[in-house]
Amino acid sequence: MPRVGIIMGSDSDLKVMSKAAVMLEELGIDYEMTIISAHREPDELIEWTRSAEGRGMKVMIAGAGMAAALPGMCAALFALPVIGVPLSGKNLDGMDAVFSIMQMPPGVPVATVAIDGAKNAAILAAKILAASDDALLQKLKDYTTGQKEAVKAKAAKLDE
Ligand code: RP5
Repeated sequence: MPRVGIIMGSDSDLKVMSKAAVMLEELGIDYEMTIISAHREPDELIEWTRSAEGRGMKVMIAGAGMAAALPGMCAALFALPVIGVPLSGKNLDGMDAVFSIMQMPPGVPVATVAIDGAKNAAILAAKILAASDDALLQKLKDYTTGQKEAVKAKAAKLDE
């Protein structure tokens, strides 16, 4: 059963959002990925999001650009955490999506990551799951250690 859902508003979002999928795969987390536009396919969005909990989903990663209604609508319809990824690539370099996704009304939170921050969205989703999954928690700790070692190795090269 997919524990994480990755949803995006357009196939033009796929290049960035696939980075979330790659990260989840690295951590061994099952996911479901789909493209549904909040503005162009509102009925499909409601159906997919309302049925997500029944399919085993615990966290949703929702990416959209421009007037990015998708993450907020997911948060309105899904009882568990939603992580929003504002996407760039259009006229306002993603600032339009940042404001759309971040400025949620009280009572309907979306955890917003950086512009095009799909990889971090996956790590954050993993951290949420790791609160009740010790094996995943250990994987995340190993990932953090690996990052630290990679930085140290680069610093060491400066001394060579
Ligand atoms: C948003 O509008 C999508 O998330 C996408 O980032 C943007 C443009 O969509 P396309 O015109 O490329 O399909 O809903």
